[in-house]
Amino acid sequence: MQIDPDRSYDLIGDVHGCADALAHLLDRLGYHYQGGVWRHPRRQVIFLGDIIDRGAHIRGALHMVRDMVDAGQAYCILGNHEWSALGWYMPAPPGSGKLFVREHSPRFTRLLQETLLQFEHHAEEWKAFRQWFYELPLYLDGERFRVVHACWDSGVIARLAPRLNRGCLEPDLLRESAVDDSFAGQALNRLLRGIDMPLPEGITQTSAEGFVRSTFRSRFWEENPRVYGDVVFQPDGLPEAIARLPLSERDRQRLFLYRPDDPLLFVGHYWCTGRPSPVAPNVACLDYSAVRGGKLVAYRLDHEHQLDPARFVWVNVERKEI
Ligand SMILES: [Mn+2]
Repeated sequence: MQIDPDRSYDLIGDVHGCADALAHLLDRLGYHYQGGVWRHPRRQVIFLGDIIDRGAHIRGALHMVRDMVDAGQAYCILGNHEWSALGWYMPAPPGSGKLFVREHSPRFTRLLQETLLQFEHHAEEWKAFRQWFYELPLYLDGERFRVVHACWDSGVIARLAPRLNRGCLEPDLLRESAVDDSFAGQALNRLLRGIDMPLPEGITQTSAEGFVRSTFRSRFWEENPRVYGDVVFQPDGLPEAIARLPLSERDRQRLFLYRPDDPLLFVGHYWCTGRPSPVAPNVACLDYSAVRGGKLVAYRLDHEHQLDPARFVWVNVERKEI
């Protein structure tokens, strides 16, 4: 989906139900609440997906974002959590070994439970929001800048685009993505979750939420990575002994997808911590763990060709929203 490259935009990372923080951030960015919608006389917001799950005000956050989109004040792309919510209700194809695209396992139940709880007495409203998720593009191309939830992979996007409805997910593609190694499964995983590198044989890590992982989230813009530690991109890093292990030539090739002369790229997804700043001169992650007591972060984009650390704007998230 193409957007006007001549306009100025405020890009906002994963909201995850932190509606109060979102109002606070919009206010700080010079937006005003008028006629029931947050508006700016000249600028538009681009939300990077993951509006739902985890936080205390998921319904409120969804209403704010959808109202802005409907009023022409914002765009919103699909995050892995919105994919997951759609997959929860979508029967998996026969032979996939699953009942639903997103299995109702304890792990995935836990991820969606706040959303389901907050919509418990609002079934029709939740259904309408799920329908709206099918209208959210998987990526936006603004020529001088690009937007995707986790990873911009031009090869995958070129092959995926003909299967999308004006950049958006269709039920058939969602159903196909139940099978992890199908084209749909691989392509959606790449865009919405990025590159998960396998840990060396037999090694596992336990995440902050207690999930055992045999892969780690990795950078895809490192020009010359040598060891695992050069490509890890997750808050808990890697154990020292693994971080020092060399990458194979094949891994190095696989991981260098985004080049320094590619357009500016904005992603969410990665639970960054610390002071918001670019991760590369042309790549910014705007997810700073809002719902874990971190920050809700925006980047004020005008017509610059290199990211400017002074253009990150953020608010701290209050405990009561988590
Ligand atoms: Mn997220």
